[in-house]
Amino acid sequence: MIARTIGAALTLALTAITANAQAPSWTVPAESARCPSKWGAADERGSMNHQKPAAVQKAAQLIKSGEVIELAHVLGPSMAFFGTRRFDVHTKRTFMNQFSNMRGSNEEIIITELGQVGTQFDGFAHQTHLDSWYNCVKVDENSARDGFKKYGVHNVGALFTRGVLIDVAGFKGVEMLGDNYEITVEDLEGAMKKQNITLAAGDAVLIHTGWGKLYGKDNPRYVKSCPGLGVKAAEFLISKDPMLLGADNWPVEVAPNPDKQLSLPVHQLALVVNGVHLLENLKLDELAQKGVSEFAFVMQPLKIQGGSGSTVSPIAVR
Ligand code: UVW
Repeated sequence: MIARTIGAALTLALTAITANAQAPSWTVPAESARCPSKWGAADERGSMNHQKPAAVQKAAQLIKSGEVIELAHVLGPSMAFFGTRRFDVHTKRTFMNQFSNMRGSNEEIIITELGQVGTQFDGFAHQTHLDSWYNCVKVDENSARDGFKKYGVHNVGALFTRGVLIDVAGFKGVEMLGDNYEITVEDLEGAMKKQNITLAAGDAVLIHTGWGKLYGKDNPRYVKSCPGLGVKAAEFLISKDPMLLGADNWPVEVAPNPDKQLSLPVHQLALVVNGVHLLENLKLDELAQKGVSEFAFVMQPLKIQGGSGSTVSPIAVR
């Protein structure tokens, strides 16, 4: 009898351990919990609702010397790609216009995933949970051959807001965080304390991991994994109500996620659940080197009608 009771208790304990081992550390909230979004059921702009004249005026006050720092990598042969993406340039070389002044004309044709290569901005059409986008719009209702009907990147418009660099690599005293280092809330708080900065609603929040040093130099390593935000750290930043979250790595978040059951959960947390944009493959070395924590962040995504995102060239002005 005693043996049978112990046996049953052991079975129960083992079942509980197995169940816990199998539970993912994060799940996408149910539609009833995440929709309508805090911006309203019909909203398509999400965090871009912060882009108001007041955001521009506040950012403009951060411009003191007029120095411009470019935050984009060059689109060219040294690019690092996620998966099978590509960027093929074919020059259409000198066509001679047969007039007295013999004007030669050049152009190029580029074969690429224009919304998702290089330094890139993710719109809400980029990711779903099952068949459901931000604000629970359904894939079948929103898909068309000529671009997504809602959340097209052409509607995002210009970003001109306060930019903040959180230098986590600097805080940790390293040039570059480890290959799949998960940035924690404590890292973010520690770095911000060290830099004497706080976050405000509508900020473009950029995370320096140092990983960008590999871009164009060791692309296989750059895309194999990367240090970046964990779910808790992303939730912390999203609770501050940013306009976007960006980083000098390819997915902003840590990859692969330490929880082997999850695939890029911060993509869903930001784009699908909270309507917060992401900005990837940033070039942040100059900002970090110069110790710039606050600046005017300026960027205009391409007007790709119905596009999921845009390759971009953001700048920091101070
Ligand atoms: C995916 O497309 C999943 O990744 P990224 O947004 O990093 O390009």
